[in-house]
Amino acid sequence: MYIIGERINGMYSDVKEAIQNKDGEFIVKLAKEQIAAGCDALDISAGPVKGNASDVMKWLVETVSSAVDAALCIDSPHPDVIKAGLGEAKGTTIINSMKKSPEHIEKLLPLALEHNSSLICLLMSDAGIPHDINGKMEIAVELFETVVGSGMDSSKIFFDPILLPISNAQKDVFESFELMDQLRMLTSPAPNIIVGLSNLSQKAKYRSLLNRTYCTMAMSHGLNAAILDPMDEKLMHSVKTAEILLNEKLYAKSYLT
Ligand code: THG
Repeated sequence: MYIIGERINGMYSDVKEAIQNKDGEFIVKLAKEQIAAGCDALDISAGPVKGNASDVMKWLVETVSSAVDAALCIDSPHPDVIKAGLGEAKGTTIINSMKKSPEHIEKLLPLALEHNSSLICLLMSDAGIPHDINGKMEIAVELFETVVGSGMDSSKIFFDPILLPISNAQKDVFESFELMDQLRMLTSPAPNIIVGLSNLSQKAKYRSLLNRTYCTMAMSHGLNAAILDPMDEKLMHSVKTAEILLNEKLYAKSYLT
């Protein structure tokens, strides 16, 4: 599993406050804690900001890059904000995200190639999120052809089926497993599949339980990456255990004992 730490996101009230106060120390602390907890990359999102989101993104990326050298997942629905973030990043980057929209494709594809970034492709278009699996599969095929046709290696593409909160989309959550089954038949080797895991449990009481149960179930349908809270120890232990049960990692004696 490729794990992207979700905590540096203005959606979190503590991060929102740190952004307002330009509290770089708080952001760096979150970066270091997530890396210590075992994530492979850090998601960086300004969240819903008043004012200039590009400036906030630049500050966040600059702050994190000056303190740690983890891969950064530059997260914004606005291509211009992503561009601003990529400009400040020093190492490995992931663009989060591109949907099937002429503006997104025109702006983000050249950026991904220029920065040698990986690219998260949302299975939605300008028209919104398709309501059925077929609609999402069509978008996956079209985006895959466009991205690979531009010269990018398919291993750098991550399909994101768009995980919705179970509180109002129980059926979509269930269907995401079937969608993943179909996605992994699309190419050989199977494509990367990612979700924003905490979306699932918004407005639910037992968030960690929902997140880790879904995560291990989805892993058995081809999920191999997630944006999640790596400080959730039970979740991280579940992920490691599922990796062994799925024969993706050799178990060390230390695991059994
Ligand atoms: N796909 C991709 N990128 C994404 C998402 C996705 N990026 C953002 C998001 N979804 C994943 N990250 C989060 C981060 C936080 C929460 C959910 C998803 C979250 N936050 C608390 C809440 O809203 O309840 C904040 C609580 C607080 O203020 O402390 O749930 O799907 N490609």
